[in-house]
Amino acid sequence: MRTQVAIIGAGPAGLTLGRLLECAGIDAVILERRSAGHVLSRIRAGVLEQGSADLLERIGVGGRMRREGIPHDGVELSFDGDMLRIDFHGLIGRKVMIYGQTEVTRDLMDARNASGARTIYEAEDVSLHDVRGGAPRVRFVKDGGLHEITCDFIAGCDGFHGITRASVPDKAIRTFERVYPFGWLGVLVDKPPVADELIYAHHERGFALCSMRSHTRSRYYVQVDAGETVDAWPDERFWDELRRRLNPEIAERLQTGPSIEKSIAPLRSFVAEPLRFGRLFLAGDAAHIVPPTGAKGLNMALRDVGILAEALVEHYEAKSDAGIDAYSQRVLAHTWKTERFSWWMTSLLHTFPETGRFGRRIQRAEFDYLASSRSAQESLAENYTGLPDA
Ligand code: RFL
Ligand code: PHB
Repeated sequence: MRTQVAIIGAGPAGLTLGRLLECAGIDAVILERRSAGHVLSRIRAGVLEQGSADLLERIGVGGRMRREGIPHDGVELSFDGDMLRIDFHGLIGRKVMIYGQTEVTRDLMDARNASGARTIYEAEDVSLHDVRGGAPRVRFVKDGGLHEITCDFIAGCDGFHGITRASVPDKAIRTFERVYPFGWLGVLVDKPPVADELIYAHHERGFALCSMRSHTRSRYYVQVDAGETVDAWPDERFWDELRRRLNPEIAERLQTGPSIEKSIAPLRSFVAEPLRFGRLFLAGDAAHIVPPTGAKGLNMALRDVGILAEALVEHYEAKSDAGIDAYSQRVLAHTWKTERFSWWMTSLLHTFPETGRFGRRIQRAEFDYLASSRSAQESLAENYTGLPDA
């Protein structure tokens, strides 16, 4: 089999890159380890930056998002029950869009099915060969048979635990990592959201987040210690803990019900440098991870592949490798700013075992400063709604 770009991974990064290339007339094959159903069953992000929503529109997959997504003008922060609204629209004239990653993925999959572009699901044992040479190859096993794709470029869009970053020799890559001593326990429930906007809450018992997927489906999270298991959290325990961390009037309004999904995500900050190795590029979670507090992971993935697609189009159409040569540096410049914001939101809103009473007073001072400073609020708004490209 031959293609121009072999894309490893059919998450948001891989599917969006596939669509961008298809729109530019560049042939690509996507290899995904899991089934399409499995990819769609993962409940993850819920917030799209304006730039992400615009990108999805531009590649012709924005129709359902426009109809079913919910634009939000701001978010609420809560500190020990004291509420502070950050009015993105009033402060800087920007918004975000509430539209689940599952829906983004479904729309991209539908578009790909309709156009007949090739995606090979349940591709096992994917391996990369001759990445530094002129004609890289990708091997994989499907239905027990060994297959090979020859290509011009490989896009590593296979997430944090994928094989593309792992295929790079240790001496060619540097990684930067911070693992947090807690995770997020998330619950999905078919009940209307407790408030019109997202609520990010700090409480001495830990962080909590009230989010949503629609006007009838809500997504809630509470901070739990690393190593906790879902089995230890029957629904009633989850709802009790969530209520305790919210402002009492909001807790009163919370509509609870049986969870339709419940999972724990560990929190981590991670960056790999560089992001290009010969003819292999890393994008999305394969390249970097942020804790979900700033709602950035999916948006970073879309931004990365936007930059990569531009570079590949330039290679094929203008016969220039300037974009390819600049890919790593361009993505990393943005990545580190987004890492900083996600780390800062995480530091403000979670409880850290090591910082004690002093640390909590500093967090309170940070919240009070935000409440009193328009420039601090503008900074949050600018970062949350998405920084412009570096
Ligand atoms: P993905 O989504 O992990 O997709 C990678 C795909 O690669 C496949 N794969 C392989 N395929 C072939 N061969 C192999 N060897 C392979 N190994 C892996 C996998 O099966 C998978 O299908 O990475 P991608 O595309 O880079 O997308 C990144 C986003 O999924 C991620 O950043 C976000 O979900 C992060 N995130 C959030 N981001 C936001 O922008 N806003 C949010 O509100 C937000 N909330 C969240 C989040 C992530 C969370 N979790 C569970 C980590 C909330 C949570 C709880
Ligand atoms: C979500 O709805 O899953 C969500 C929203 C905002 C975040 C993280 C997750 O910061």
